[in-house]
Amino acid sequence: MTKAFKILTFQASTLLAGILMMSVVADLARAAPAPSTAAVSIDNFTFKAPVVTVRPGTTVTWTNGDDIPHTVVSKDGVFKSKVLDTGDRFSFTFAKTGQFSYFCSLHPHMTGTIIVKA
Ligand SMILES: [Cu+2]
Repeated sequence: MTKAFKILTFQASTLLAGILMMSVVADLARAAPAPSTAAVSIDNFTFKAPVVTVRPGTTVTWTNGDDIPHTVVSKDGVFKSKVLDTGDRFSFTFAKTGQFSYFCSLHPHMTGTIIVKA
């Protein structure tokens, strides 16, 4: 094997490895879209924002920022949190489209809606 041929072979294999790596990276990017998330804070007896619109598959996380316990309860029984103390979180992933109204079972005047549309 000549020196020039060895160099050429090395360059070709490096190039091939590079192409393979790029296609693997492209596959990974296609296979794993970033998971969608949305956040609702509970502050001063209010869900903020009271109406949130998301795409199907989005995980919504509520965080209680009040010094008082709250809950997050779906009016249609789709989801129900335990009692959330200060700083506690509750998450629910909305797989299906629709309009999901919810309230705090401890303070029923606290209401919110998650709208899921494609
Ligand atoms: Cu409450």
